[in-house]
Amino acid sequence: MKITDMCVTPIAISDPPIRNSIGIHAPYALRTIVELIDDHGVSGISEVPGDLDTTQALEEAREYVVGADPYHITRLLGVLARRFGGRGTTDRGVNPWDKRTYVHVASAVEVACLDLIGKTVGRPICDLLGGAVRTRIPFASYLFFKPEGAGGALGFGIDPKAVGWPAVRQRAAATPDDIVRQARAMVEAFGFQAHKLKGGVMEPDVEVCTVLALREAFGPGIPLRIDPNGVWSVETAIACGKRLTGVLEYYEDPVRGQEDMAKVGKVLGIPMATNMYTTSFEDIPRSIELGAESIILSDHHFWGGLRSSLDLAAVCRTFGRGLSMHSNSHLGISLMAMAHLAAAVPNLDFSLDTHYPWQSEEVVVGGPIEFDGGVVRVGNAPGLGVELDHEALAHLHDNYTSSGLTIRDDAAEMRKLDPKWEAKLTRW
Ligand code: GKR
Ligand code: MG
Repeated sequence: MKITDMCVTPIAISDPPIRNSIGIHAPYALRTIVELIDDHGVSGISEVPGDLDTTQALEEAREYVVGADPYHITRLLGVLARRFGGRGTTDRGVNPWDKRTYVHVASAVEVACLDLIGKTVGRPICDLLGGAVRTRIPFASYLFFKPEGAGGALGFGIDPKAVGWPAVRQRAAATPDDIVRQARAMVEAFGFQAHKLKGGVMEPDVEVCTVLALREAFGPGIPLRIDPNGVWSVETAIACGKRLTGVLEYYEDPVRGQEDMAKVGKVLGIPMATNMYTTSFEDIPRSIELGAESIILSDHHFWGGLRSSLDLAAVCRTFGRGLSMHSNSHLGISLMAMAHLAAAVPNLDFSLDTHYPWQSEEVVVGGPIEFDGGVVRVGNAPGLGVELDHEALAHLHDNYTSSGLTIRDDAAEMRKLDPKWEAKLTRW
């Protein structure tokens, strides 16, 4: 079995203007879709965050991938590590999202190989990862402060005909009540049984009051999380954390760096979680030494694929870390890769993050994937269980070309709204 072709397609998907600590989402979020085709005409697909450097590296990776046997993933990733390991962005950086080149290349190639193998042997990817220990994968709502706007071609404009969640998605959210309304609309549409608030946007007091309003609205049986993406000082994080003790399921990245996370966690004694500071195997020794967090949000896109995410799960079991899952704006290929991984990981202790409800387009045949009671089902369909819709891919690639965007820069987008706005490492 040999890979005979590799198609790398950058796409731009409509994304509403949702806020975070470093700015605001552009009207389009960038993703890159990889399709591998083998000598029997079977294809395997994957999706990673779109970034010029990653996309170019993937183009260059074609030379090593075409001709390779998709079963020989370890060897192939070794070749790619030697070629791309030191290239482009190698550092996690300070942004809420991860742009490291090699890990994304590895993830894109590995997931597409696994999809190809699954489709060849007629088994779902979770079976290639050891088999499903669960088939119902719970996700959490992801709540965002935002100005009015639907994103995409509408930008800050809205579609007056929208109803239900698509109508709420485009409305402004600036107060605790607005966020409760957003959460209710998501529950109505998707059935989520846990909520995550993206913090680091409004005054900390407003964000604490928002979490308390969510508690009031949904009751103590519904887990809540807040994620200020590191822009609170240790003092602010402790003061806010005291008000949220007993309310939060976990406290995600309130401060910056493993040291400060450890400090806050020790004072509060509540579970601290990260997708910003313990983000690679090299970070594990220091994390253990400091007790930097008690939960790691895995993400196969930046942990280098599904198999190394299983390695991370083993590390978490060994060192008593809980495991949750992180997300960025994404489509159904990533959603299903996350779901298959979650199906196969024995120690996945929390409902997973997902931006999926914020997206209005799809690149897989049959359109958006369904959530039932906040759950995505992993079935027996081969590979990821989804097929690429080539027409949709072409349309979303046109969006990419006409959007003029090649990298994610939320601070630059924010300055289009407010030219004096500055991104700060610690804001409050
Ligand atoms: O999409 O604005 C966003 C999020 O803030 C994202 O960039 C983060 O990577 O969801 C993420 C997180 O949990 O930190
Ligand atoms: Mg986070």
